[in-house]
Amino acid sequence: MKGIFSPKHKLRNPQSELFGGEIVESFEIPQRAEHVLQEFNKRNIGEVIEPIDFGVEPLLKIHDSKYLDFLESCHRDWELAGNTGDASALSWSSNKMDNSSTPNDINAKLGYYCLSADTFICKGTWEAAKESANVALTGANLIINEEYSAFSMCRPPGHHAPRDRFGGYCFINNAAVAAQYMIDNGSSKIAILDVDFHHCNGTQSIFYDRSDIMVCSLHGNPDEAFPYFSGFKNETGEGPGKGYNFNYPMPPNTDYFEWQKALLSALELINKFAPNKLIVSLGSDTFKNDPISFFKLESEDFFDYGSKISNLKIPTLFVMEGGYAIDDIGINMINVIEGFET
Ligand code: SP5
Ligand code: ZN
Repeated sequence: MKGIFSPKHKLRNPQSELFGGEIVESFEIPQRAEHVLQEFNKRNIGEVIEPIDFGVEPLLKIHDSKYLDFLESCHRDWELAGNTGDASALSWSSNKMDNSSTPNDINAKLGYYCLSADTFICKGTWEAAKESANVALTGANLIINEEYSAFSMCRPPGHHAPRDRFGGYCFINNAAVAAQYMIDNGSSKIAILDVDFHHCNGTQSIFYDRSDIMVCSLHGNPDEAFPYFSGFKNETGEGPGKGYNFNYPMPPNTDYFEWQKALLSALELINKFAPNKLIVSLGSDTFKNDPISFFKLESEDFFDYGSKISNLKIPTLFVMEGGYAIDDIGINMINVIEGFET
């Protein structure tokens, strides 16, 4: 399997994040992607290529143009306003914002476009986020051109970003952009399977009313895990999308025995849907030692579920999402990839 990787991910290097009422070192750090690349190479999974630049057009199919303008100008405007640290939201509207006009002040914009205060915007965030989407798109392009599988080593991650919000370390929804690109290039049905510990609130909301892109997500119960406000079982899609969105929320300490039952159920739904291609939003934060999550998967479980996914026999693009147990992130991610290949 080919890997897609760009050194530009390093431009996303936030100084800190807000966690437990304290400013701590960010969990979503550059070493994550470096460890994953290292393990991919160490185990000789395949050639690693750099992404092609797809420009802004495929991003605009998923995201609001004013939101993308904001991401591009945010850190510059933040500095021009006299700030020295990373850009962070501090003020939110007290109204439903759907009908209000887009604000101009940088602090207002930050509150308007931010969905969680864990995510600060540093100088290289836009460049890195754009490149991360190119990594996903390049992978999608390989699959369109008859590669059976590929691993887009995206960083920053994307699945928490809806059409016009950033948060949960995400800015551009890489998996959503890749799925839409596949649809625009000859596929009629795509399934997205999200195995990151957190619910893919962004991906779900983007495709919630569509029947051509099915979304299945396994995650920590949103009653007690980020992103809290979505990911419940009764969210099954709306309008033409009714019956094309499936959530598998699970409680603290869920181990592989329970987790794999949810996986097998999701795989059965995907099999029935019979998509042309599958996108796996791959997060390794289900690992027992993940510092911000509460599932109990062991490293060998990642290998096993990779092989279960391969039983679908559908061309598959893996898109990297979260995972913060830094010493094991390479092992766990590449276990899924190797499990898929064997
Ligand atoms: C892509 C991805 O995995 N994003 C996750 C972002 C989560 N950030 C908020 C974490 C808040 C966790 N609170 C944990 C309390 C532990 N005692
Ligand atoms: Zn996650």
